[in-house]
Amino acid sequence: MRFSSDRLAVVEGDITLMAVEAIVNAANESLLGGGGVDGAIHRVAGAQLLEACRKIGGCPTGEARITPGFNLPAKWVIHTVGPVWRGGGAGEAQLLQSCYRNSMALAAENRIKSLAFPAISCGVYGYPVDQAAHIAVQTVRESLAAFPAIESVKLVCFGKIIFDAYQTAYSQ
Ligand code: AR6
Repeated sequence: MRFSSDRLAVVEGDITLMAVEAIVNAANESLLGGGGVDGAIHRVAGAQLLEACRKIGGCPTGEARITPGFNLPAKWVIHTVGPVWRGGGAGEAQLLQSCYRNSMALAAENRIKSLAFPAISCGVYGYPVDQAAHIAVQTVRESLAAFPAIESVKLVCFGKIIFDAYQTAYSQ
């Protein structure tokens, strides 16, 4: 299933299979890999991705860095670090917005026209899915207005719970 406007689509699926110019990785500050979507991306991209990430030397929460996609269908990976959920009073919402905004800005700087995001912070980092989905949809909409050269963004949901939350956020 899929919900979409001209430039923004919510899709259910595996981000490592997406044939877009860049996929976004929900990484950690070390950029040295992990579980979840990060693990899946590194497995498909191959060992060169870890090497490229090692050279970058880390990324603070809320920021984004770019590497090639190596063996992935996507040419680029934009690595961003979402906030760990600590109850909502530790600037989590602003940091999650920064992840989406900085990833979109980095895509625009690199003339990337199509990209796909996973549900950043919605796994191991424990962000409440409904709130995160709302931030994802709103911030990507704002960034699409700010970066008219970006033609399409997919919000990729892994499983029905995430997809349902995004569907609700999308129709608000
Ligand atoms: N395609 C799309 N989404 C996926 C995939 C996939 N192949 N696999 C998992 N997801 P998480 P976080 C979804 O835990 O919460 C890592 O160890 C998953 O269902 O990957 O930001 C990093 O190294 C969930 O909805 O990322 C960090 O240490 C979403 O991706 C930490 O986890 C994000 O879940 C980051 O935690």
